[in-house]
Amino acid sequence: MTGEIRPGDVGRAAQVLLDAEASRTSRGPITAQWPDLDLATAYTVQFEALRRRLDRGERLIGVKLGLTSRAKQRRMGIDFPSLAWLTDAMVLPAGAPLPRERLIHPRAEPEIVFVMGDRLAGPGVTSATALRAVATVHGGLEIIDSRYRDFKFTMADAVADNSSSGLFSLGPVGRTPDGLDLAHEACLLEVDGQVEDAAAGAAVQGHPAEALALAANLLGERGLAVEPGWVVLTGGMTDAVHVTPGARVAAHFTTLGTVTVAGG
Ligand code: OOG
Ligand code: MG
Repeated sequence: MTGEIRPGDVGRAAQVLLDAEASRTSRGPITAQWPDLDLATAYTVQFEALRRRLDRGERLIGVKLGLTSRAKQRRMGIDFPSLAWLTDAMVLPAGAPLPRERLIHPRAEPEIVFVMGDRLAGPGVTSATALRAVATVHGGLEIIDSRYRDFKFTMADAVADNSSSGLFSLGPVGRTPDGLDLAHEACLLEVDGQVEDAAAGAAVQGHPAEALALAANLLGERGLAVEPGWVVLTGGMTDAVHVTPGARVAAHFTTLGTVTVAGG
């Protein structure tokens, strides 16, 4: 039967989530069928799904941190971040309307985004070394989309589901990190011209470069690294807002410009 998962079947769990994404059908959490799915195993499901994405021709272009801000951790009831993968299929060109036919129940969140100049390999990466490896900093909007009904999941479910990856859009302004004060970089999140939320870069692990260092150190544990040219989404600064059809979501950053997504 479609959607059935036996505990321990990593390949099946990965495929069921990819199928839900492709068919735009939300489903119950994996942990309903595999209650003792732990985080380490959830990451193997996530990695297997990435392998299948690459097999079908997608290209790995970076990573995204999840749950790096209090606003997001509070909603999930957890206190540590997660890591997931970005492929070229997840790029939404700036200003393009949301392809709703590819999404189940999209939500938008503003993020500070790094495009890497140098390779960054953990362990032992600090925020200072991390920032030196950055080529440009952008304001971004991530469009998250969970494969789980009503975004109801445990941390392990979310990790298996590539941290609710959907699409992301980068603002046109790319600045070198020198002279930027990213802890104080503010963002106003607007929906149809109304301010919904606001936050500063410090909301993300105290400084977005801490999130980048964390990514390098987590990848280092697996013998991987943040690679030159990669995009690193450092995590939602605020909680995510629903993107309803016809809505217009804008993230206005102090020095990183404005990113807009039209609800499609
Ligand atoms: C997980 C997605 C987390 C972020 O920036 O925190 C994420 C979720 O809340 O659905 O992308
Ligand atoms: Mg995010």
